[in-house]
Amino acid sequence: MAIERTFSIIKPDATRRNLTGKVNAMLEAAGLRIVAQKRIHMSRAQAEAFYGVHKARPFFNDLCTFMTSGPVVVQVLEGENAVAKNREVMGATNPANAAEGTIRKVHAESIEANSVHGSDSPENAATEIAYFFAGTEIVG
Ligand code: IDP
Ligand code: MG
Repeated sequence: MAIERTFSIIKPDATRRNLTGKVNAMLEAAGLRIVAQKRIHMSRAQAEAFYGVHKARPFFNDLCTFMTSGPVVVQVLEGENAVAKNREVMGATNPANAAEGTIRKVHAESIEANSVHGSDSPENAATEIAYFFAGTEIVG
């Protein structure tokens, strides 16, 4: 398996509780390397565009409100099989269904305020990375 990159967000519920370091320690322990990172406050337009695929879902509006409710940390993770590995360490969307030891099981507050985002495919990872980072900001 080749070295791959994926896109990650530490969501507002986690930055509010000062969990950035704890979340990233779990990602690093899983073998993922943080090769780009910045703390931003997403605009409504950025959140709506980022989650555009979910536009028709009943939770879309609340999700955009939540994602703009405080700072987030956007980051690029690198490693073998990084997309799938990140999804594994994140755990299921609903923390009630997340496996023991996953970030969402340990830290998430709810199905919405679930602490982290992770790309679901290499194709989406490339799109999401390019949405937030210039190539020169990614240092492997
Ligand atoms: P994922 O983050 O595990 O990939 P998606 O289905 O892509 O899950 O949903 C994107 C985000 O939308 C979730 O991480 C969560 O914050 C929110 N979300 C998903 N399903 C629900 C729901 O049923 N109610 C409220 N928020 C939801
Ligand atoms: Mg998703």
